[in-house]
Amino acid sequence: GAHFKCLTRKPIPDPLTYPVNKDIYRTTVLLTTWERTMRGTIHSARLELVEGDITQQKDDAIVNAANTTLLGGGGVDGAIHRAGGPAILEECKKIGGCPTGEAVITSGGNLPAQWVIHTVGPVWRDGSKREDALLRNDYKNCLIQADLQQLESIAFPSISTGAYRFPIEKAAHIALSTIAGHLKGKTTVKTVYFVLFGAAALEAYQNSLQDLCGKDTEMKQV
Ligand code: AR6
Repeated sequence: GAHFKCLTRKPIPDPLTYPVNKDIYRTTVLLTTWERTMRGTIHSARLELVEGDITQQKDDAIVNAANTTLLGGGGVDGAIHRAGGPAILEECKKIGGCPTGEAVITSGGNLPAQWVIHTVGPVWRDGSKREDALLRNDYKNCLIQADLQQLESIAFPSISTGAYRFPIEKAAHIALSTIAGHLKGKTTVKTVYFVLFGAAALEAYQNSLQDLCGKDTEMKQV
């Protein structure tokens, strides 16, 4: 099987530790000092894992981990509505809600992304309440929404692994295998990003992707 490569960019030195000239020290705080990513291909599509804030993604669509009311909340849902402005909430109110495992689409409001696909992840109980199947449906239904709009790029957060407490290793495997399966079929989607919030989440998805690549000969490193 093919393997994904982890690309690590060297951290930029702390700006306060080196002089611009002998008297003046730079005091600008550089926020992005570290960038890690892992990428690969499945047939002609690309799959990329990055660490960051999904509201900054300039893709055709970003995915929101919403709740059944679609009326907003904390976590990534709160961040998307804050950054996207009230137009998204207005559209959500008109749609009127979304069952767990399904997905709906609205405009992206003020976001750099054109569309927001809202999906509702399962709350993790003990694994016996169809949590796995429901999470698989989330990813599948988001990609179906993207295909219906003929979108080429989509960015996912790690659905259900925050407030809904789905174990992240298990969630990562379900997410990546479901997406890989979809990209092998007929789809308009050419690039899928996973935007992971924090190093621990990125690492869980990287491990899962490496695992999957070892077993799936149709996935290749780029
Ligand atoms: N960009 C990318 N990922 C993020 C961001 C961000 N800006 N902010 C948080 N995450 P959660 P859930 C990560 O709780 O578990 C809401 O209140 C976060 O670290 O947002 O599906 C809804 O309204 C975690 O890894 O979603 C629902 O009521 C992941 O996104 C409920 O929470 C998902 O965490 C949904 O819970």
